[in-house]
Amino acid sequence: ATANIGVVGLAVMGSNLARNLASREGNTVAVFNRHYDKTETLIGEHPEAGFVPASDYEAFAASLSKPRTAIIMVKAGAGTDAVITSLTEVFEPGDIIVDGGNALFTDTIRREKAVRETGINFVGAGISGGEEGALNGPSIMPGGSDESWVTLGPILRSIAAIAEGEPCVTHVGHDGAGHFVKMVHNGIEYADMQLIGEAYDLIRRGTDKSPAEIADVFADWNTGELESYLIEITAEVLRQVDADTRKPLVDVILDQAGAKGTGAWTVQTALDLGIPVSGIAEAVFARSLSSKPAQRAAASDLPGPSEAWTVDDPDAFISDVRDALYASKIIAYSQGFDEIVAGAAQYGWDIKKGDIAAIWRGGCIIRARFLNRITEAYADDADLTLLAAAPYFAEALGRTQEAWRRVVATAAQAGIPSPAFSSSLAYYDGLRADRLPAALIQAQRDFFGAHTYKRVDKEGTFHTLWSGDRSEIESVDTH
Ligand code: NBP
Repeated sequence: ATANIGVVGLAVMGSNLARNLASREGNTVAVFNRHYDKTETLIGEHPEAGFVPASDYEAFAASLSKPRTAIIMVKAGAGTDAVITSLTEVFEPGDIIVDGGNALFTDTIRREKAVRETGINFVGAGISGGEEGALNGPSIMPGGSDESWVTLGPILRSIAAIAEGEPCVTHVGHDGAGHFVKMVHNGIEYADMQLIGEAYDLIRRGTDKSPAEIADVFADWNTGELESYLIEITAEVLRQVDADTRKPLVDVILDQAGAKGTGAWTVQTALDLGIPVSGIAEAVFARSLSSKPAQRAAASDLPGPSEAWTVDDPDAFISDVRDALYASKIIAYSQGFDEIVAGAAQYGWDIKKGDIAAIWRGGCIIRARFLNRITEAYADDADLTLLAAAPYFAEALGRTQEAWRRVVATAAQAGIPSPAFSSSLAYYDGLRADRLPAALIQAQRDFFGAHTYKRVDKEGTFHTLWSGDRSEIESVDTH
C-alpha cells in the first residue's frame, strides 16, 4: 500500500480533486474510474501528481494504507450506490468511504446506516466551488461520524479553500448533515443569482445603460457590503462581447435557465419541514418559468401597464436597486439558515451555524464578505431565533427597506417581474406584522371543516357552530 487517500470517479470534479490532493505535502493519491481510459488520460496528463492508478477495486483497495480512505466523485444517484457496494466488498471495518458528489441528504442518511453495519465509516461531504474549487480549494461540508473525522479532518483541511487564514471545512454534523447544508447552500445560490438577475434587469430596462456600463455598476457594488464572487463574475459576464455578432454576450444567450435539481430539493425539503424559504422558492420557480417557451409565447400578447415607464433619476434608482438587492439577500440567507436550524432539529444534528457561514467564505459560489456578519451574529447568540433580526442585519434592513419598497412598487407598476425581490419583501412584512389574516383563515377552516381555532384572550380550543345557532363551544382538540 502506497497511497494514503484514493479518489473514485475521474470526470472533471474527481480529476481536479485528485490533483488538489496530490499537490499537498504528504499525500499519495490512488485513482480509479469505472472506465480505465479516463484513468490513463489523467495519469498521462499529470505525471507530476504521482498518482497510483488502479484498474479494479481490489487493486484500488490494495494500494491504500489503513484506515483506507476513498472519496467518491461520481454522478449522484445509482452510480454512487454502485461504487459504495463495490468499495464495501474490498474495504474493511474502520475504513472510510466519502461521497463528495451532490447526493440528496436522505440518500446519505440511508447509505450511512447501511454502510455502518459493515463496520466501515461512510461520510457524505458536500463539496462546493465547481471544477475550479475542486482543483484549487473548495468549501467542504462533511457529515459522518466523529471517528471518521479524526482521519478525514486533516486531509480535508489540507485541500479546502482558505478564508482569512482558516480552511473552509468543518465537521457539520452526523450522517446526512453535510449534504443537507450543501443543499441549502445551493438553494441560497439560486436566490442570490435570481436577485442579481432582477437587479440587472431593472437597471437595464430603467436606464439607458449598456451591459458593459451595468458591469461597472456591479464592479462598484463589489467594493462594498455586497462584495461577493457572484457580483464579481456578473460584472465580468456583462462585459463579455460575442465574437460573432459583436453584441453583448448576455444578449445572444437564450433566456431559459437550466437547473440540476438541488434548488428544488431545498424547496421540497423546506415544504416538508414547514419552513418558508419563499425567496429561494421564487428563484427556483423563476428558472422554471423561463424555461417554458410555449407558455411565454402564449402570454406574450397579454396586456401590461398602459403607461410607459421612465426613471427620472437613474443614479438614485440604481442606488435603490442596490439596497433592494442587499435587503433581499439578507432575507434569502435568513431563510436558508432557518431551514438549517429546522433540519438540525428534525434529524438530530448539532450544527454550528456560525461555522457554516465561516466555511462558505472561501471556495464556494456564494462566498461573500457578508458571511462574516452571519458568523458574528451566531457568535453573539448561537440560538438566534431569526438571523434577519440580529442587530447588524436589522440595521441593514432598516437602512434599505424604504428603497426596497420603492423598487418593488416600481417594478410592479412598470410590469417588470421581480419575484425574488417582491416575495422577500412580503416575507419581511409578514414576519413584522402585528396581526396576520391567518386569523381569518382559521375561521374559514373552522367554518367548512370544524378545524377549530384558538383565541387571543383565553386558553383552549374553540369551534363556532356555523351551521347551528353560531354560538361558540369549547372543543376537545382532535385536529
Ligand atoms: P459526473 O456527474 O458527470 O459523473 C461522471 C463520473 O461518474 C464518471 O467518472 C463516471 O465513470 C462515473 N460513473 C457513472 Br456516470 N456511473 C457510474 C457507475 N455506475 N459506477 C461507477 N462510476 C460511475 O461527474 P462530475 O461533473 O465530475 O461530478 C461528480 C460529482 O460531483 C457529481 O455528484 C456532481 O453532482 C458533483 N459536483 C459537481 C460539480 C460541478 O461543478 N460539476 C460541483 C459540485 C459537485 P465513467 O467515466 O466510467 O463513465
